Amino acid sequence: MVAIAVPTLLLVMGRQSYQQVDAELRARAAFLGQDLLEEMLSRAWDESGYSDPLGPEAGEARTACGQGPGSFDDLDDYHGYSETCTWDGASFTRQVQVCYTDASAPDECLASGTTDYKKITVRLSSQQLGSLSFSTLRAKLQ
Ligand SMILES: [Ca+2]
Ligand SMILES: [Ca+2]
Repeated sequence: MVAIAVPTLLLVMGRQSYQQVDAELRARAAFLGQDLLEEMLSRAWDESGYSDPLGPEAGEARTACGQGPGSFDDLDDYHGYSETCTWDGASFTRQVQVCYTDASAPDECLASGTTDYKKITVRLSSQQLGSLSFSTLRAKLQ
């Protein structure tokens, strides 16, 4: 009876341990995605009104891996930004897309033109978790 109970107990403990690690990685991933989104939302809407194309201006760069915005001073500076960093022993990649969108279809990026709305997407991926995406919309204040 004991011989049967022990393997069952080990199996349950192994599953709980796996689920706990997975939950911790997901919590870390959610924090990293939200953290970068908040940093972006704290920047100015644009450096010159309605930048087109979007991206950093000459000489601007972000300090990678949780060290802050560096010289990125407006929201669309982050367009195309990518970094791979290790936090708490796990490697995560964060990739950013910023695009103009229309209020009537905020999930879709416009192929061309500018509007008062920018859609921000942070894609976070890790070998252990796969990928997660975080998106938000920011409107230009008049
Ligand atoms: Ca800028
Ligand atoms: Ca810019």
